[in-house]
Amino acid sequence: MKTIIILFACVFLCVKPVCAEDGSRLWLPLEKNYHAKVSSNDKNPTIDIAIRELQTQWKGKPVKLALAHHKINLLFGDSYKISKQKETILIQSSSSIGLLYGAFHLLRLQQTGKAEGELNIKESPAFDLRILNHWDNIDGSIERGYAGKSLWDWEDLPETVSPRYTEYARANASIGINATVLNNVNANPQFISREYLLKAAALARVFRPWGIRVYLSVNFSSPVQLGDLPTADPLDEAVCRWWKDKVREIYSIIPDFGGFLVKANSEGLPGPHDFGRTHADGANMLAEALEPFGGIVMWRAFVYDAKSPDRAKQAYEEFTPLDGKFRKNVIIQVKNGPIDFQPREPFNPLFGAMQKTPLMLELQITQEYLGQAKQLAYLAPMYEECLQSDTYAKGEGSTVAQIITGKVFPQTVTAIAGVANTGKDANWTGHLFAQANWYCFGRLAWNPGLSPEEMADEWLKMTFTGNPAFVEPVKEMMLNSREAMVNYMMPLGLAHLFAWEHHYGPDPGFTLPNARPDWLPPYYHRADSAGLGFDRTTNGSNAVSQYFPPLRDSLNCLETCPEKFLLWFHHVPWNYRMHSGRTLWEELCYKYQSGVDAVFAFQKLWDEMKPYIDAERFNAVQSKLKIQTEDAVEWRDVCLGYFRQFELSPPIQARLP
Ligand code: GCV
Repeated sequence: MKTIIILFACVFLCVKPVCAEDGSRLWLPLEKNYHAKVSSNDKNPTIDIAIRELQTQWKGKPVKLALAHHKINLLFGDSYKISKQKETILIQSSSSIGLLYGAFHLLRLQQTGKAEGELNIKESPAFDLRILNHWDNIDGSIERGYAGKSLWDWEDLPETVSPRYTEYARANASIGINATVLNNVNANPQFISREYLLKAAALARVFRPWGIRVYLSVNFSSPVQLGDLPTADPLDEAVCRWWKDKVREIYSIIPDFGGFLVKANSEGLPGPHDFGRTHADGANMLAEALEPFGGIVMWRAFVYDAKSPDRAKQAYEEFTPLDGKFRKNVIIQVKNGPIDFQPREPFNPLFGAMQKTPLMLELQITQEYLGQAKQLAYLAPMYEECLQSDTYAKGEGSTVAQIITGKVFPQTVTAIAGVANTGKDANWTGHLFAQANWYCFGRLAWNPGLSPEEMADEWLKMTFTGNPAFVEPVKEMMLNSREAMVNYMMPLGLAHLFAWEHHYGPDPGFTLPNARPDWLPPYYHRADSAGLGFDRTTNGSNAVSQYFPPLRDSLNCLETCPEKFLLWFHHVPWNYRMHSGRTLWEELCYKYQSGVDAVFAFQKLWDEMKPYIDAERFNAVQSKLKIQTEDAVEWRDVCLGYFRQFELSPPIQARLP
């Protein structure tokens, strides 16, 4: 009997690796109390946090935190050094937050099995500002949010401060995120009323020791809507005074307030154009008010209107004439692609084109156009694709990453923003694997040179287990997931084939009487009996000319345009021979089918992962992968079914797995 019990216990221990988890822990270490020896030559709330994190979770030699009061070996700001002395590990920084980042680095090494051996680490962030943008509204809803209601309980603030705010700050600090815009860019003016500033101040108080500063999105017509002025004209003296007073009030309530994010003259929002002024007039007026307090303006370049014959060209046309006309504390926030966070877009041609104005990159972490919280898409390969794109702005090697880190043209401030995917769901992001997108955004904001593979490896080990039987195949699945999605949704440079408004399922033929054409899929794919794709060559809309040579020339030519962007830049005959030897139509069928095949393979692979992780998280992912396979099949069938009407030859029979 005793033998049977022991045997049973062994089998149980082997197949039941960890206790059940709901995903709320994220990638952070499990709460443990190791009583590690940690000392510091200074004390303050941030250092106290660093000490506590290490004391409770670090399993190795004693750690010494050393705050350098004079800059040792050019260690500035958030930078830190980790080295192994005889009997201690030394973390040095010239700032308290640098020490906290160093502590999280050490813990990450432990969680990923890399804490042994030599430690000779020196780290500095690539961007000054590593910022999340929350599209959260006053009523608790989140625009394009798929993980429950907003984290911010506006009604209960400032009196009631949820413990989740600290957990949020801790998660962000662990990956180096140092700023947050609390509210939607479609901004309610109430957010800068005194009542709401006091609520924001309560959040800022929680975030401060974790090194996170608060920013707010502002509505350009606030002086009218909140201040009862007759105009919001940025050149009107009373308007300028109103903003200066408002900014003074903000800093009296939130002394380390970061600044404003502004969406103006975009999708119906007010802006300087309403008064015959430019984006520069609008941004500079706000920047002047913020300047004495060290605040900045992040002015968005996401602009388009129904009259434009090619939406992809408009931001460039509106902003490049203003290059050099912005005040020093303005930075232009540019989405990765020229349209709107599609599964694949070429990089936005504004990068490299504005050489006298700081630019920052806006990435979307929330999966508005990428299966929302139902589908698995690891976005690091997409972020990397944009960051490593060569703009050729100053010859070869002028990548987007080089531009926005100020290495090609000088920038007074450098920044990168991610539209957050967090909400009140227990696992924070709706889909467990969407946590990896939050994680990799933070890691890339620290170091844009990190590879998707490295980050997936870290995240899997920290989130689930270090067992290679799990990590290796699941990492492979993550790395292939975004390409699979592009294939089953909109391959070969297609874009915006979504059903009206919700941006989830396919409806490539959708039209609506009197609707704006640039909100309808046929505007983007231009399918007809001659072929498929948007002609943006020099014979078409000429969007190619917004890129520098030699890229411009290679995009312009059908033979040299990378096939992943073919239908973005060309209207291609159905019988055109692709590099594979297949016709365009055959290639389209092939791509849609390979996307579907890949997702079926993900589902099969995940089923085999059951022994390695807890049932709760295994089941959660398994049920979402089931939805994803059904959706992928739908995408393939709807899109090919629609496009086949334009194609004369019979389509290849789609193979059902
Ligand atoms: C916050 C897209 C989204 C909108 C979003 C907008 C933007 O159009 O669908 O929900 O608005 O981008 O980035 O401003």
